[in-house]
Amino acid sequence: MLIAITREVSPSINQCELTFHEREPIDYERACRQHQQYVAALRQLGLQVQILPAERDLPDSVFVEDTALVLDECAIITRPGADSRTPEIDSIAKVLAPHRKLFHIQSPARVDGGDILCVGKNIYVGLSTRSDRHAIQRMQDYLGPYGYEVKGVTVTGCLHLKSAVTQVREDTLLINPAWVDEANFDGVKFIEVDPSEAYAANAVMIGQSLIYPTAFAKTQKRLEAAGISMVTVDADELAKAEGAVTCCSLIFKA
Ligand code: CIR
Repeated sequence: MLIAITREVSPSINQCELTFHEREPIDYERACRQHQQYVAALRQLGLQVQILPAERDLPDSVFVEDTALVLDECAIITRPGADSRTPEIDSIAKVLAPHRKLFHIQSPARVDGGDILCVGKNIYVGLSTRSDRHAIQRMQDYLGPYGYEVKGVTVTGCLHLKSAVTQVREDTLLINPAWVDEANFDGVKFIEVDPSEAYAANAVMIGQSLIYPTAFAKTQKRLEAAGISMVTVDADELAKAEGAVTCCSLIFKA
């Protein structure tokens, strides 16, 4: 059984952090409807979803992915790269504590969960505007004893590593090679996004299926041609906050 932790959209979402996007108005009601569609997709794929209440004063708190890394053996509570997001971690630590032994990333290290891509025992960490080498060292210290290898990956042109690459099958990554070099990843195959769909590399892999945004029809065709099945969701409203589909959940084995 898989559990997904999500959090309702904050009414202050229009005050979100932005790095690579120009600010444009976010329709809160529409963002909530799309978020409900996302939760429904998680349930359709068999997950037990725990929805946390909205945090009125934390604009980016819907993006729970950035607050933690949950593995089978333990979880790491992050230290997000944007100061405005630091208060998001305490409530997530409380929610995860009954499920996993917790480790905490301490100052001066910084890492957002959106920069962490796990492929088997390889953990790739994006060296982005949010995540640094101190965090990679700490993560290696915590996770090395469980057999994980933590590697830094240069990422450019986008917010997080998982804006540029996510796993879509046990042996396959969906990637935008303009933002991250395929040479960083050993022993895997690649499906490249359609060059006209820069943001199309973010998918949530759940078992043999994906949750995937409706916005990227050309890349969707590439995935389907590779025999990958998916549940599609509208996610364009939270995309204005620089969020994608992985950002909105923490998924782990019960
Ligand atoms: C931020 O800049 O932190 C938010 N506006 C977007 C975070 C998206 N999270 C993710 O990709 N994991």
